Amino acid sequence: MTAGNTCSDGLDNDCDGFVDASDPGCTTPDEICFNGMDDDFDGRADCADPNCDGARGDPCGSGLPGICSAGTVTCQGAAVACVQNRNAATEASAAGTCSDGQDNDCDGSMDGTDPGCAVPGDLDGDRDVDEEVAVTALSLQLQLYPLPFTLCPLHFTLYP
Ligand SMILES: [Ca+2]
Ligand SMILES: [Ca+2]
Ligand SMILES: [Ca+2]
Ligand SMILES: [Ca+2]
Repeated sequence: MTAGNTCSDGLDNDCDGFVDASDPGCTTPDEICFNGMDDDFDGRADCADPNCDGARGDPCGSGLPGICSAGTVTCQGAAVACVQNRNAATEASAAGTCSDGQDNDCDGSMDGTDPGCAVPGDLDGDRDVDEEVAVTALSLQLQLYPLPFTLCPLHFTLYP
């Protein structure tokens, strides 16, 4: 009962007890997005059909690095776009994202090579500050108290 004007003529054309809009045969099928067909016969197929606005289809690549790379084909208005599944986040030691094996901020570098994961005081670029801090502390101590144990015996030797 979808053909022609039999769904708006006020008659039970197929004699099933239902007239026009009440007849199951007259209900308009829904547009199925991403199947290449104009399913609801409104002259617009898939993303070109406003009924598909915001509809999501197959996985796709956004072209962005890191966690932003995975996307989903999405109808945006009448256009088809690959919308990334995850937005860029923070990649820094404070955020705990410097050892998760992911480029969290989508800048093309991850974890140890990401500028956001740089450790203040890391002198050799190994993102590990422990040994450098220890060496610095020892150097500072030697500058403040230079060789106290060798000077005293020398003093007693000169003035016995
Ligand atoms: Ca369709
Ligand atoms: Ca349509
Ligand atoms: Ca990371
Ligand atoms: Ca990064």
